[in-house]
Amino acid sequence: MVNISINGRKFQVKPKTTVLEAAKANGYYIPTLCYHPRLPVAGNCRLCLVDVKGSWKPLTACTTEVWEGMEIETDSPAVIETVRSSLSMMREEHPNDCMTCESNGDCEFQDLIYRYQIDAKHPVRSLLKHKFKKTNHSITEPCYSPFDNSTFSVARDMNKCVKCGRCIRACHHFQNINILGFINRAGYERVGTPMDRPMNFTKCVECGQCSQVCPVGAITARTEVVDVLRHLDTKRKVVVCSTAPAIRVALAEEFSTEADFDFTGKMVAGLRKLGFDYIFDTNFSADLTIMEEGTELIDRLNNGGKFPMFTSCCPGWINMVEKSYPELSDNLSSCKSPQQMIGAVIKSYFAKKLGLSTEDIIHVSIMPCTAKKGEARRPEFVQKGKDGKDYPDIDYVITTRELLTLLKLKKINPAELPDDKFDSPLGIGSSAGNLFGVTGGVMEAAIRTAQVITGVENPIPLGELKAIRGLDGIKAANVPLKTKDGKEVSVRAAVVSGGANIQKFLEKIKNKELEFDFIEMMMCPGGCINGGGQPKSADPEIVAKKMQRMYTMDDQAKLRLCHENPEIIDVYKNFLGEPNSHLAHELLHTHYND
Ligand code: HC0
Ligand code: SF4
Repeated sequence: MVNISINGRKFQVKPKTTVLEAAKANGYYIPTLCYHPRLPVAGNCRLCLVDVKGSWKPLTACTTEVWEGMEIETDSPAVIETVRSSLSMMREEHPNDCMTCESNGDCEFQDLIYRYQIDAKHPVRSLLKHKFKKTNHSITEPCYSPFDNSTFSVARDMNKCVKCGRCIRACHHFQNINILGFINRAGYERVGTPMDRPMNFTKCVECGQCSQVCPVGAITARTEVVDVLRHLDTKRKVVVCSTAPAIRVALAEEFSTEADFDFTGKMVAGLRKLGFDYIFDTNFSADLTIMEEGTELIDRLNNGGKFPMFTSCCPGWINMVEKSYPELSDNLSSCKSPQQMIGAVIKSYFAKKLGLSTEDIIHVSIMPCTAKKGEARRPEFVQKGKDGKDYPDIDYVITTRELLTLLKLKKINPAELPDDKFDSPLGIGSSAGNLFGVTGGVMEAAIRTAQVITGVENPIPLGELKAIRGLDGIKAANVPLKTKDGKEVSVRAAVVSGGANIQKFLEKIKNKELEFDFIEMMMCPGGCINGGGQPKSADPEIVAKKMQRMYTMDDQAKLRLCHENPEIIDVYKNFLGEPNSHLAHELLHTHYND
């Protein structure tokens, strides 16, 4: 152990600990902006300065490791003055539109400005923000950047950027897509895209990982909160919502419940209080996806089809195929994602039950993912209304962060409400469907059902698919399945999450170093629990905690198999016929662009 002192108090810390880690672990505050616990350290914001006895200059706490006898001061007048001066300069460049900013109340820069009481000397008027003005180097007249809402998923207002570079590191470190980087020099420096093009014209997959780590409101999900609020407030239409698997675990963490507490009932209660007329579970359509995708896999095995077959439920992955690997588009499962399946079923099956037409229903999908917003806007995901016009299966997609904004606006704390239940039908989901929210979950759900349906002699016991559980980026397992002539075959299954891992993996597939039959792909590392629309968190263990909560929910569940879901049995019996039927194909399958 290493002996140090911080502001006069003595501590022992492990060697190689940084000053920042040592200070945080012992309850000291050191300001940071570019530091993020899940990203490589950059040390470029210069806010985490500390005085160290014997050093001729203040040192950055995030990059400096402790040494024996180190005497650290976090609050010397020189340190405070330097931090205040850096913040003042940043504030001079920052638009003054906090009140309508997406990150209002969830902004690390706002917190710092308050904490250090930095008044605006020359507040930058937000009205100027849409103008592209390259004028001079003056700090009070900065260079304005255009607003980029070229995708349906992610919005960029680089006028709010504090140049911490977290988004650049997220896009590189998690995804290896490298859309973002510092461009220009000498006073014009800002974060931009290749050739400074709008995001839609780059290889951006709209995963939103950049928005998840942005400390301010410079990169956000493209918000639909106000539209949803208007429908909830005016109730001119039947307003329904469906909730992705990963939302309930995110809310459980957000409201700090015990590790084994299932927040589903509280989440539904909160949504009911928000004013939704019907609340449905995307876990239902995750179960439906397994019925359709499992049948498709077995059909490809029996009748010959393109292999490897890739899952198609992650829209970030679909964007990546369409933009960077178009030659793989026939390898994708033809299944729509669970989001789009429940969208299609709500606006047909459910609408019919209520005697309504598609345009009478507003369907809000609540997702941990920004790319789901873009998926919902694909022109093929529509149905005809009474007037012969096309209406979208999903009207709005809001992220978990946007849901928290709605709850805050309406002053609802779901943790304080008695549990409520999803509406029925379309409100029952198996815990296998819930596992879709973690990397490996789609595969695990598929294996459970496919093994039972094909009747293999020794199915892998429930809960024993350890090889495809956990946070490793690339995982694999051999799965016994039976073909229709009774032959037992071993299906080589792989599970990959995170864009950087996906690219590495595909390179090996292309070079024939690896061969697989069925592959689950998720763009965000760890799966949807770590989606780009999830709440921002300073907890380095947040993804692992959410994953464990998902597994615990599965352990505690009574309904653990997709095909045993009574509502799934019912929807096939009374509406769809059988998996991959003509109607199922019409409503639940699609094709992707090559
Ligand atoms: Fe996911 Fe989904 S599991 S993509 O990760 O498949 O976003 O949570 O809702 O659609 O079900 C996200 C999460 C979903 C979909 C499901 C899938
Ligand atoms: Fe990179 Fe994803 Fe952000 Fe696009 S949305 S810039 S791919 S991190």
